[in-house]
Amino acid sequence: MANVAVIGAQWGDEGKGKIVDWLAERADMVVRFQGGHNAGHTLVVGENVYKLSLLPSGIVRGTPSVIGNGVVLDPWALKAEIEKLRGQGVEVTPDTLSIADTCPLILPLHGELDGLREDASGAGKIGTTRRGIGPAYEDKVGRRAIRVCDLAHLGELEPQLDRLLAHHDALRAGFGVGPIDRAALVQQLEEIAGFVLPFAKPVWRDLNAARERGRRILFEGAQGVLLDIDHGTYPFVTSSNTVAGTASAGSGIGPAAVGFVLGIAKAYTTRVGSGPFPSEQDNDVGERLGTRGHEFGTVTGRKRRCGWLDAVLLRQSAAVSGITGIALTKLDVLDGFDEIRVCTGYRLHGEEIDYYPSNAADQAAVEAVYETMPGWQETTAGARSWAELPAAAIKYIRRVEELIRCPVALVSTSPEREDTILVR
Ligand code: 2SA
Ligand code: MG
Repeated sequence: MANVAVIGAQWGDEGKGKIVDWLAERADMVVRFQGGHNAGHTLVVGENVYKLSLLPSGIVRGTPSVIGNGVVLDPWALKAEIEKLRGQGVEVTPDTLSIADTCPLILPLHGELDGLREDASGAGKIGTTRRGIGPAYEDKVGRRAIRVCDLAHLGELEPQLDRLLAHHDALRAGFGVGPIDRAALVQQLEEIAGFVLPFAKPVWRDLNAARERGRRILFEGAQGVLLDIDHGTYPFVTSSNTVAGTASAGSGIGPAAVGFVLGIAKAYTTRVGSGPFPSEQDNDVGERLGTRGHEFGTVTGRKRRCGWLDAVLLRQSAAVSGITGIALTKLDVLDGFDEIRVCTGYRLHGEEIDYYPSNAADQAAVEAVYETMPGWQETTAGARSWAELPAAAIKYIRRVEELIRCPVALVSTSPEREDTILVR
């Protein structure tokens, strides 16, 4: 069996946690390769609900888990998440978790800057998770980051700290905030270093060795393709590449190691934070989708915006990310609608287009064109086989496949891992 990369095909929250959990059973290793503790992956295991932000989902069932170099790591959030899991009876040790020693660190100053910028942006707010993700990636690309491996050499970090603090002190002054307390920062790093370092190593070696031994690696994406820094709804995006190609660059293994790309998509669409959303239903339909689908942010508790499935965006996500098959989740949320609509194109300044334009003003201006399909009154919740689905639901899935030019490989009908239909 090929290695699988699981990525979100919409704006995140597609139900990746459950699908990764389902696949993790068949994998020897689970790897996170981008994002940070802005992710919110929910796993339901029997009576227990686990909410993960930074740790790979494999950790809950003891599958060796890796945080790759493409992730920005907040060491204090790591500690808190590990302690919370311990409280739920899941042990996390250097045998089950390894962290790339090249991960850039998210420092308290990053979260602070994220918040200052959001508060100062008024209507132009991105609606970030305020976890410092963007500022930390900026420092990585700006070659100012403190990385995990640096925690073992804090005494030799003066030149790097000079560059980092000169940059941030200037930014902070612009917001009327005082400079960073350097001694306090170094002390915080000294205190957390002992917790993080036992997990740190050049994980690319383990990954490549595992590959040579024919072990199956599962790459776990966070957020979704429409939040990709290049391909998403810029500037209303996250600060990393969320496409499947990042599985390779973000973990230190060649692109050929990423075999099957499973794109996760909800049977409808949601978005949290600001930015364009052509098929948004700011009405009873949206309310109903949100209530039935429990659409609230895992990390921040924010209410998610809801709308019909946008097949144009999904087709584009599948293309730019090389999605091999789709896992369609939360189909049961559509149960009971008389009619279901799917966005099949856009109208922009009076012209019909079949792709999402790049410019932010055009993205905001497009009007969705819909196709209406009959709904179904039966419940699909908990269905485990194709035969249990009503004919109208099957028709809906088949039509979606046609529109997005990509096969649906899995259908998920509840948060429970076993409530999953393998198609074909
Ligand atoms: P950031 O914090 O810089 O990454 O925010 C930039 C944009 O990316 C969006 N974003 C997300 N969208 C959906 N789910 C995410 N994870 C959590 C969840 C979010 C939560 O699973 O529920 O709890 O609110 C996630 N992370 C980032 C964000 O909304 C901005 O639009
Ligand atoms: Mg989520």
